[in-house]
Amino acid sequence: MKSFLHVLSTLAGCLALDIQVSSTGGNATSGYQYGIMFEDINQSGDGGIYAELIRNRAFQGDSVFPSTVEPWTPVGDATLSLQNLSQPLSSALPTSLRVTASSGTVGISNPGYWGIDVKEQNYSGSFWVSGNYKGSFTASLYNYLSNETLGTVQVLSNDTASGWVEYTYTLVPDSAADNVNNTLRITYDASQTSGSLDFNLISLFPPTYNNRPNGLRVDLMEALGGLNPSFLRFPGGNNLEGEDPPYYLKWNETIGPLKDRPGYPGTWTYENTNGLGLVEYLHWCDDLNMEPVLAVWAGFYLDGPVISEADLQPYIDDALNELEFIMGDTSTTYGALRASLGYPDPWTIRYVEIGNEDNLSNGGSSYEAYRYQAFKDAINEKYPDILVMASTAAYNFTETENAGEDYHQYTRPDYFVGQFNFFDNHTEGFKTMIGEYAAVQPNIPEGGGVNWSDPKWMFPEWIGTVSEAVFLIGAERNADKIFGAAYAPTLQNLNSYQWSPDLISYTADPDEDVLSTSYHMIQLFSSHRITNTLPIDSPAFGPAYYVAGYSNTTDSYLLKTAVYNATEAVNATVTFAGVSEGATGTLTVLTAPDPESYNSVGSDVVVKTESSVTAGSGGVFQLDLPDLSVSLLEVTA
Ligand SMILES: *[C@@H]1O[C@H](CO)[C@@H](O)[C@H](O)[C@H]1NC(C)=O
Ligand SMILES: *[C@@H]1O[C@H](CO)[C@@H](O)[C@H](O)[C@H]1NC(C)=O
Ligand SMILES: *[C@@H]1O[C@H](CO)[C@@H](O)[C@H](O)[C@H]1NC(C)=O
Ligand SMILES: *[C@@H]1O[C@H](CO)[C@@H](O)[C@H](O)[C@H]1NC(C)=O
Ligand SMILES: *[C@@H]1O[C@H](CO)[C@@H](O)[C@H](O)[C@H]1NC(C)=O
Ligand SMILES: *[C@@H]1O[C@H](CO)[C@@H](O)[C@H](O)[C@H]1NC(C)=O
Ligand SMILES: *[C@@H]1O[C@H](CO)[C@@H](O)[C@H](O)[C@H]1NC(C)=O
Ligand SMILES: *[C@@H]1O[C@H](CO)[C@@H](O)[C@H](O)[C@H]1NC(C)=O
Ligand SMILES: *[C@@H]1O[C@H](CO)[C@@H](O)[C@H](O)[C@H]1NC(C)=O
Ligand SMILES: *[C@@H]1O[C@H](CO)[C@@H](O)[C@H](O)[C@H]1NC(C)=O
Ligand SMILES: *[C@@H]1O[C@H](CO)[C@@H](O)[C@H](O)[C@H]1NC(C)=O
Ligand SMILES: CC(=O)N[C@H]1CO[C@H](CO)[C@@H](O)[C@@H]1O
Repeated sequence: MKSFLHVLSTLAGCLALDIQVSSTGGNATSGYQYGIMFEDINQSGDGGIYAELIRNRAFQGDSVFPSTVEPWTPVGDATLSLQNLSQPLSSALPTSLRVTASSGTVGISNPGYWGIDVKEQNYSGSFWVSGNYKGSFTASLYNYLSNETLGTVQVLSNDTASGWVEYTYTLVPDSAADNVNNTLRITYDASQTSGSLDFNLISLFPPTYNNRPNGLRVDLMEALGGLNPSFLRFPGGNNLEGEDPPYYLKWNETIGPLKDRPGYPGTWTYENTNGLGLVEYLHWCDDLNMEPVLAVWAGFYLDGPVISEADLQPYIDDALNELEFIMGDTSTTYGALRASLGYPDPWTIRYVEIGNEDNLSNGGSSYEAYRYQAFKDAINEKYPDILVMASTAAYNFTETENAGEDYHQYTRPDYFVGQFNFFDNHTEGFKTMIGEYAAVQPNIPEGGGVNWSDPKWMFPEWIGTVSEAVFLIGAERNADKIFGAAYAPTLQNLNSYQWSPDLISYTADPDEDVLSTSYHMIQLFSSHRITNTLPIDSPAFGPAYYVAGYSNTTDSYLLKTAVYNATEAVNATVTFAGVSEGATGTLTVLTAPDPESYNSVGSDVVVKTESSVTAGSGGVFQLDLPDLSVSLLEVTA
């Protein structure tokens, strides 16, 4: 084979590469995981994966984001105003919407999260009303470009009731709308009222993934499922932390009936409904067969305030209560609370992260001095098997038993490629999760990492995707130590976002989903998991970077390769010890027209070619790998 290689390398127009994979001597990877990092950023929870169609359904607000009527508008001759009634719907939802009118057909209209997708399917609606009304409410979906009513349903009022009454209905449009410029309207006959009605918690759901009540958006769940993810890190991210006291994401205010969830001023410029709460996250894990990686609040606000060591215990107790809510049997206080909400069966948590990026805003010194260890000790005392992760790779562990770290990297393509061997010397004895990574800015002549004052890419670009592949291959070579990686952020509503690039972008119209170039790369790697790495004889990395291994789920050998900045195509000759002439495999190669190519609404630039390959003399596979390509060779063992 060496002489064959010699012949190859004398050919003009290609770079020769010889990859000889051993059949023994690698490391178990525990099924190196590709996962999802999630927090409500870019309307990715509300207005994103959370399927609620009505924006500002319950007039939630606080001193950071005061309650507003927006985007509600009146229908007919009516005025809208916010009220804090002496008898609110609930203490969590103190503010409601008053519709004032004494005659005519009047009501309220909501345009959704920049549109509402209307199809001939069941929509589950509900709303609460306080005030006297004898008659029927009409709920309808209305297209404001064509002025057509697409579907309508009558909901009989209960004029014998006093106080707040909940109405529910199912609306099935007669026809689909060909655009998302639709509103939900709820109207009534004002002459049958005493001059006003108060509304709150006005909700509308399309069919959800697995038909879960209060569930998740089908197209986005299918897109995420297509990534074959193994873990979900939630609920943040910066969104967990809050900017300043007293606001941080409190798990106990994200459970139970929607009327008992007050909402939260998220750190990404909008009020969160917390409709997507702890149980919804756990159902999300169940539905996509993912391991939950639960982040708990660690006594640190993003603007800098830190809970002192003397005052930390209640927050540690709160994290333990949260774990009891999730894992405790029904004889425990919080396990019983869970059961009372309709979930008698506990879930299992094996990974807990203490906070998020606690090195920010000088949080590092208190994290190092007492915060991380206090949470870890308390959690491991009760749950000895939970891996307790530090939220920053800057943390200096004093003990490594059951300890892990969360490494984040946002950078430029060249920098990522330079990080290929970053994890090779990582021998601290604890596990690392790459909880967030992405190439976010183009290369610059002087090199170096991200500059947060420079613009970021709108969508992942192909050269960035290839560089991420190089970085992931470097991590997977060390998969005995690195247990997984998640691109971040995951989701972006193209009508309102704070951060780009993102893995998946979308609007209210499911036909406009954008699966980025990086999505395709992750999908290829994630759907072919190495369970044991295999040594390669004298590897020579650059411009091709690769990792080889064996999969015990498919009983096959795998070779993942990324080619970054080769002057010409790479012709690789590959052997797997024990695989002989005539063996067959499949080579999948991803390329794109240009380094700057990216996917956007209606356009997918990634070219995927799949070909059968057969081992020639000496069991040699020949692979032609173009510059800026990502590929996977799978050979049946
Ligand atoms: C690489 O090798 C393949 C198979 O031997 C051959 O068909 C192809 O022309 C070579 N590519 C280059 C760029 O030389
Ligand atoms: C497959 O490999 C993984 C990781 O090395 C190991 O945890 C698992 O038990 C193996 N499964 C089988 C069926 O051998
Ligand atoms: C309702 O109460 C909140 C909290 O006290 C206050 O900020 C808000 O202005 C009040 N809204 C109205 C319409 O009175
Ligand atoms: C229709 O809805 C889309 C998406 O929200 C929006 O961009 C567009 O401006 C709307 N068109 C009109 C005429 O309002
Ligand atoms: C829809 O109604 C609006 C407001 O009355 C009007 O300006 C518009 O021309 C109507 N559009 C169509 C297609 O009828
Ligand atoms: C109307 O409300 C009253 C009091 O809340 C309740 O007893 C009655 O069953 C309701 N009637 C209907 C038709 O829902
Ligand atoms: C949730 O827990 C926090 C921390 O223990 C507490 O401050 C808050 O009052 C609780 N919220 C509710 C609605 O009980
Ligand atoms: C860990 O130690 C290094 C070197 O002493 C220090 O720079 C870093 O700030 C420490 N990490 C934290 C989180 O304090
Ligand atoms: C890892 O350690 C080896 C041997 O000490 C050294 O040659 C190499 O440069 C180190 N790599 C990194 C990325 O630090
Ligand atoms: C297996 O792990 C050891 C120790 O981390 C490392 O030196 C070696 O390179 C790994 N082998 C493979 C094939 O990944
Ligand atoms: C790789 O090529 C790109 C142009 O496509 C260039 O910007 C970058 O600096 C090159 N990087 C290296 C390490 O050669
Ligand atoms: C609803 C909301 O908060 N939208 C924000 C999303 O992000 C953009 C860009 O940062 C802001 O301009 C919007 O206000």
